[in-house]
Amino acid sequence: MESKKRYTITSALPYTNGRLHIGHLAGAYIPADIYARFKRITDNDVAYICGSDEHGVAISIRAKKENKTPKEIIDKYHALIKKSFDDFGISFDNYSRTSSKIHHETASEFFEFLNKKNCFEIKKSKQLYDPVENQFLADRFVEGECPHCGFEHAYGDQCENCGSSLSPEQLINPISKISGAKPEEKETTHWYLPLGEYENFIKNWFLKDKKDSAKSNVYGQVKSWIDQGLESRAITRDLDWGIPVPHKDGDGKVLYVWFDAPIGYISSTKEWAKNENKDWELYWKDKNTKLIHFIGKDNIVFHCIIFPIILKAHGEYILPENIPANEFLNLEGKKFSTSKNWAIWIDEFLKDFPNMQDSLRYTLTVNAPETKDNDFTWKDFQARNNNELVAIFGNFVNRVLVLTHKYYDGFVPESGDLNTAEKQILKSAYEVPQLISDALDNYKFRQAINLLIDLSRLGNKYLADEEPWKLYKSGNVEKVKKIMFVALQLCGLLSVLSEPFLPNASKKIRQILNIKEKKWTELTISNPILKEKKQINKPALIFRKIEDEEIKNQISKLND
Ligand code: B3M
Ligand code: ZN
Repeated sequence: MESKKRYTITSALPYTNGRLHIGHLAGAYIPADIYARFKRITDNDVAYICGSDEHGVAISIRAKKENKTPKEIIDKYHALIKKSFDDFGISFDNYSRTSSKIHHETASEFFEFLNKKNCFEIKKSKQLYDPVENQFLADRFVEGECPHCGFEHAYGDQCENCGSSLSPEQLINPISKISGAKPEEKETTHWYLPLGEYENFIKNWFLKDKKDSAKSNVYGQVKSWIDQGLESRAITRDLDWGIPVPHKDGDGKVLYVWFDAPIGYISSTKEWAKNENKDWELYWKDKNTKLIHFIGKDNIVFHCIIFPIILKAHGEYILPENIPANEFLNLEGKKFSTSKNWAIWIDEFLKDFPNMQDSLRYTLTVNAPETKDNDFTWKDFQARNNNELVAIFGNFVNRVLVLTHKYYDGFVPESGDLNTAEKQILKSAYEVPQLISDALDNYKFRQAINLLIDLSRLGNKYLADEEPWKLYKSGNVEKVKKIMFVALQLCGLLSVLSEPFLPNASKKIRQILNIKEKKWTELTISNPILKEKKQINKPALIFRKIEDEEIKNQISKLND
């Protein structure tokens, strides 16, 4: 394993316009959490950063719907989202909010810095305006017929029927979603980021230099954006909710949410560093730091093209090392939908399955939408839990613990010299940390978690082949000590190697085995993880079976 490095790891900032569901977890949070825990446990300096994205039209629309102010909406959903993350055990080092003072200052300074550097174009254009409400209509506030497929409720930025991306002027018979009035065109001035000027930079930095390291799904999307040509993008909006444009001509205008939100990673890091007495700049400006953004596939263009261009334009910042975006998770064959209530909400999951975070983490990882969309089904959740976590992983650990108590009163036996076969089992087991590390370093989470389960499979097979219970009965006690010693080392390894994936199980097993959290860098075959004569505690349940009834209830709840 390599020597200590510094990592800034981010998960997409969720919009505070709704609760969190398991589709969110699968995309940008569980993989990032596994990665952050893995980097910590392999002895690196990690800042795992996130926060709530509290600007943008999505918030204003939700506020209108609930008859509340945007501030009331963000306060409500920020609290709910933060609690879900806490309860689920996502190990952020800091979870901030973009409505915070430190973020408003950071984003404003960023804008002013780039503006002084002449990085922006200032352009006049005609935009849709609601004559009744006397306000400009941002993308999502306009609805009309899609010019491509004829769908009547296409939004100003996208048609949800045919998926084409649109601009509000393209809509046929547009109406304002606020007043229902027919919008007029009115001239307005905005600041634009001239993405075209950075085409060569993006081609070199991403298409050329990231060719081998970028995930294929990410690379393909970025390439197709670049092939279409990069056009200037407005980074300000005529809206009353957001960060006011810090400029004398900025009256009534705010920064575009996709300009300020990624800067939220930086302000959240600043907030954390201040509390921890650290230097935030090391995490964003030191070229030895690796910056990794975990996101869902709908955020690829912003993280692979626009934000890197903003950072590059600024000049003092490092660029992301990787952007391992996931595809989407579906639920029982259909898209997650907040409005149609087709979702499994985290808070409800935890109410119905208390202390079963690891079972969900397992299913969402082994089945992660790593390179293509994937489906979550309740039946699969039950099967993964019962047939893999309980029957393979839990079963192995439990058998070893029970036998250790039965034969040795809970003490690790003295093995004496091991034979070649026994040494070989240990050797294979001690290769697993490196194998898992390699998989995780390549963002292959499914492969990594399978390596972990395979280690418990190896343990089960070892016990089944050796049958220590028969040897014990027939009086071959010296041999049994060797087998149990080897099996206990496998348990010890499992307890430490499962930490990034199944943190609760890892902790429980370590408590039973009486071992402290260990860095993977300390795991060597010459220094057994469980020493001879060490006392271990009584076994306790690590995973529980899920009954058919529970799954039936969930399925009917979904269809309610
Ligand atoms: N809030 C979009 C989303 O939740 C957005 C991500 C921001 S990451 C800087 O999909
Ligand atoms: Zn369409």
